[in-house]
Amino acid sequence: MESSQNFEYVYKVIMLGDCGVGKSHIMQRYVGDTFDEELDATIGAEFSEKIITLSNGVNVKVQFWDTSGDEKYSAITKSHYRGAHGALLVYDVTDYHTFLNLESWHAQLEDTLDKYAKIVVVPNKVDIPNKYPRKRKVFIEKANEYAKRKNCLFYGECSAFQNLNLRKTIEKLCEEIYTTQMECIQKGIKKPEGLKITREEKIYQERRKRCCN
Ligand SMILES: Nc1nc2c(ncn2[C@@H]2O[C@H](COP(=O)(O)OP(=O)(O)OP(=O)(O)O)[C@@H](O)[C@H]2O)c(=O)[nH]1
Ligand SMILES: [Mg+2]
Repeated sequence: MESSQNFEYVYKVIMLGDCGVGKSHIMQRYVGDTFDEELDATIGAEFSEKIITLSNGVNVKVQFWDTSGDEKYSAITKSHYRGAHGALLVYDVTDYHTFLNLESWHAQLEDTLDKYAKIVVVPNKVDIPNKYPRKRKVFIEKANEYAKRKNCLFYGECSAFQNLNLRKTIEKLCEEIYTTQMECIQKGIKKPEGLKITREEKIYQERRKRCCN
């Protein structure tokens, strides 16, 4: 759900995957509800943000970092992974290599991301096999297996072109981030950098200090 209200939390979400899988179109569709055929390949990384309301009524600002899939920008793109609370690992259902390459994108994340960060697998361009079944090169079971094996989230196949399942995927990711952050706060575990400290959390920390001293 969109909101023009204030927000309580800021979540940094990075988008990664091979060139041409549709990362920029996913971001553009989700943030601006458009699909620009003329959009150029990303150079380095691009930023966009949106305030959303989670199903529990909490407003969060999601800051997307859309990175280039091109190896030549890897130094720049990797520098944007730091401090991310979530990641969209995107592949193209009509190109098996983009699925195989998830492993190497994932390995880069494992090197950098906080262990509490949440990763969601996003199979994109499902509109193509929906229209031409022979163009499908990766079946949904593969994504499911991958997500289970790598402990990732997965909420089904998506299409930036037809705006299918993106909202659910991104908003469920944010809800998972929220739940994990709350658990960390309650257990007194230091959370990833860059997360705004809320009034509730300050009160909680004060109470903890008082009862523990
Ligand atoms: N049919 C279809 N085409 C899509 C979809 N999403 C993106 N595309 C097309 O895929 C191509 C690449 O999309 P981008 O969003 O630029 O891909 P990217 O992952 O950002 O690529 P890099 O910036 O080079 O890493 C473009 O021609 C888009 O029109 C989709 O959901 N369905
Ligand atoms: Mg791009």
